[in-house]
Amino acid sequence: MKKIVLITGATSGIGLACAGKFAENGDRLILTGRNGARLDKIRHELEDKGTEVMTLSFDVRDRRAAELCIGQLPAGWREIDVLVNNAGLALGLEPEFAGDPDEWETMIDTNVKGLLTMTRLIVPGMIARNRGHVINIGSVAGDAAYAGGSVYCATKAAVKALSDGLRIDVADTAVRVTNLKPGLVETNFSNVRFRGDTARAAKLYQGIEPLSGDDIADVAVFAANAPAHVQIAEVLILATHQASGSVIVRK
Ligand code: NDP
Ligand code: 8X3
Repeated sequence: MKKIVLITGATSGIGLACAGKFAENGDRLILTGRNGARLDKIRHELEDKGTEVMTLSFDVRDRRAAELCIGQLPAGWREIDVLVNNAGLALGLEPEFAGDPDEWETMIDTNVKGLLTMTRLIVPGMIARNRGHVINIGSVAGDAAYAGGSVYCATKAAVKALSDGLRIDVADTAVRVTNLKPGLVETNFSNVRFRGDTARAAKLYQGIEPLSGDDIADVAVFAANAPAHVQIAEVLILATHQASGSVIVRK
């Protein structure tokens, strides 16, 4: 059966790859992000291949905007089957005692509060229908802190706690909750983290074959299509030659 899949941060990286893979799976997509022009371009490309796409342009940190957009979904698009809470970012790699509090706020507001906003808006409908799946994009960074990553790691540890907590809260329903924890994925992530220093970002992916957005999207589609009695609760997906958030062997 065709599912309605809502993806946050669908304009780049893992979110964009999820859009492509869920489209290949035959699903209908609600793509959300901050860049309306980019969303429109992606919508046209997917529509040309026969996918039904709706786009919503808002910042997940703006709770009112999120409420308005979700509240105004037209009939036929309201019964969201899969929520992919993907929008997120890391900023900086400074020690905790030297980090930029404004950047901490951006990470916490996006990765934690933005994810909560979307969950709060969409999961009640899933519970009422006794059907649905929340796929949170956590990270290996949520398993253990690494040097300079403490605030980002804390936000991803929070994603684990929020995923585990939600799974408990919906355990008496057929709603499923998955926490996907990628390792090193080559996307725009490091360009954002290093504030546009593309040379520094590129170095991170040298000497090792990193994961791609598609590698993560494949797991998301697999989890969303598992038999109804199977809940893929958590998956850690690392690059080969990566053992943890801080152990990466480059050759
Ligand atoms: P990208 O930078 O390529 O994509 C991030 C996406 O999130 C973009 O579409 C971006 O939109 C969107 N986004 C950021 N902030 C907001 C916001 N406030 N409101 C709405 N959308 C927003 O990085 P990735 O694809 O790698 O990151 C996706 C998720 O995967 C993140 O949660 C990240 O933490 C997680 N992750 C990434 C890993 C990696 O190694 N790349 C590993 C583990 C987890 P815009 O272009 O407008 O900024
Ligand atoms: C992104 C992966 O290891 O750069 O969550 O933090 S890592």
